[in-house]
Amino acid sequence: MNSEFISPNGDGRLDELELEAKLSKAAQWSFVIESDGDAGEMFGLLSVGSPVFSMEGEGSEMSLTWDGTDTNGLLVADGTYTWRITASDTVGMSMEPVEGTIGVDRVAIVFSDIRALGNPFRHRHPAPFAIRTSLSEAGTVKVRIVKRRRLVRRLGPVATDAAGPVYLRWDGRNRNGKKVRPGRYRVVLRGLDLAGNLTVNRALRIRVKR
Ligand SMILES: [Ca+2]
Ligand SMILES: [Ca+2]
Repeated sequence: MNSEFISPNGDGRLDELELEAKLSKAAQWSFVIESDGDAGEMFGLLSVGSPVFSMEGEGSEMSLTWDGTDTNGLLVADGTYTWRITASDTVGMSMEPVEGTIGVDRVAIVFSDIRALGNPFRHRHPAPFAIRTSLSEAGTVKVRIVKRRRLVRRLGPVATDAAGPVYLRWDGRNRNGKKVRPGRYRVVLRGLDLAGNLTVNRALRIRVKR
């Protein structure tokens, strides 16, 4: 299984669920994706999943992909889905089903409250620049410090498993370990959520004075 989350939006990052499975013997199998049961609740029924996608085949090895579309070829809504493999062998004996969940998520991280604290070049109480931002969801953040479009320094990645603040520290030095010259430096934040949705933010600049 390539991921617990997919983002079927054609950006080349986790657009599909990929699943490899091996059965103990040759069988007729079916692979089903079910929604989390909202459709059942609408009709006042028990909350049972409704199938949105299925495929069938036979053999002992399967290599499955799901691109986030339903049986009509339409992209499903963001949410949590259950996948399940059921199989029965050549004499019709059912085998133990295998299942798991897959999250469909096309919403990228939103950065808020972006700022830089600290200053490694001040004479009293020098401290690294602390680039701070708050994430709307779990993910990984990398920073590039850029001057006139040229890369000065890479920072991170830092990962969080929930929404909330992250900090990346910059000591005011370039890739070669030299203190940077005075001037304005752009901070390019790149955030990837667990489903591979990318956010790029170039709003913050740091003014270096020495
Ligand atoms: Ca994607
Ligand atoms: Ca997301």
